[in-house]
Amino acid sequence: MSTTATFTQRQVNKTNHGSGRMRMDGTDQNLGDFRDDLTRDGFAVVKGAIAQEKALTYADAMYSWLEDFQLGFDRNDPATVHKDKLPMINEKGMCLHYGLSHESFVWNVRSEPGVVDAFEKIYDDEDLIVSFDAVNFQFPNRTDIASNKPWPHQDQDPVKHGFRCMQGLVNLLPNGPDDGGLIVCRGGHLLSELFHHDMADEERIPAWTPEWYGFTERGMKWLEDHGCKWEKVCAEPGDLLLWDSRTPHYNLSPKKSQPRFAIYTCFMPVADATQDDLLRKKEAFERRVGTTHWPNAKHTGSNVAQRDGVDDPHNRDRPVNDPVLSERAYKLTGIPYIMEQT
Ligand SMILES: O=C(O)CCC(=O)C(=O)O
Ligand SMILES: [Fe+2]
Repeated sequence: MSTTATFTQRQVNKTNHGSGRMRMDGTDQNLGDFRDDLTRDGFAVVKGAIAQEKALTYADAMYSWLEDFQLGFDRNDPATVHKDKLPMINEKGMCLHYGLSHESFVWNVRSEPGVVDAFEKIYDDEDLIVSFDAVNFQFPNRTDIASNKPWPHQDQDPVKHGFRCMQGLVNLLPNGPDDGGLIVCRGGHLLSELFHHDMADEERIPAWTPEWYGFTERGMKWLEDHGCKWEKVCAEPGDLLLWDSRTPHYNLSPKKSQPRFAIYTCFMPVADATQDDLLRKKEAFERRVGTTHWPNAKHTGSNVAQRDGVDDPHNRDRPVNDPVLSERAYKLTGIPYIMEQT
């Protein structure tokens, strides 16, 4: 079957849940599930998107992936949490290289039925694409790397208003109030347009992409003056955290002994991506590199981590366990939606 035929067939076969794509502007109908929280607060927790026991096996795979570099990290010895004994992980907990975005366990998490189903409901669409995103490992009490100072931001270009992308992460370890992780500004998605109108003259915090906006001190004061409160989102292993990319947010490092592990899973309808986006995304998949949170692969990354100013000798350009994608997962790469070029 040609790719054109596949594309056409998938468009026709679309099964909707009937509720329509969420508008996230306060006018969504009440549906009696996590979508009510999302539309009101700009974030939500889908409890048990993955069964807790299974989620812990993913956390175990993450620990093994770190240990298997054989640099000295041992999950049972907190003294081995040191940058010399680990692959490169930044102060925000992000690990971006080494083909990690395409490790088999990462693909398994992003194509878990409970995860995909939540996004199908949000967009009322089964024709979705997923980001090839980073993985987060945050350990408590790190003094070997820079401290994780607050970095309140939105992951959306402030000149592009409205709901454009639902971000997500699967939480894989117990995550209480002191265990680090996502902190959000409740209801901030609804104020975004007004914020950028009022703050249009504010100098921008430098960003590497227009799809990122950092809140300055004055911006934070504006949010406070408009009644926004910051709230740490707590979760159990297997819970899916969702937030509108306009919702102000950042992450905190754990304060006690419990590490925080998460895998980012952001989805959008393939209809929102251009054919060029899909071709770029296909190339990212083939090169096993990441795409940031944006599923349309606006930016693609590399697998070349730097260690002490030079290429990390432990770099690799393919995952240790290359993914074997189910038909559902393969659709999420966007590749089957690429039309034949004549
Ligand atoms: O780790 C988190 O909870 C949030 C990460 C985040 O906001 C980002 O990478 O843009
Ligand atoms: Fe973010």
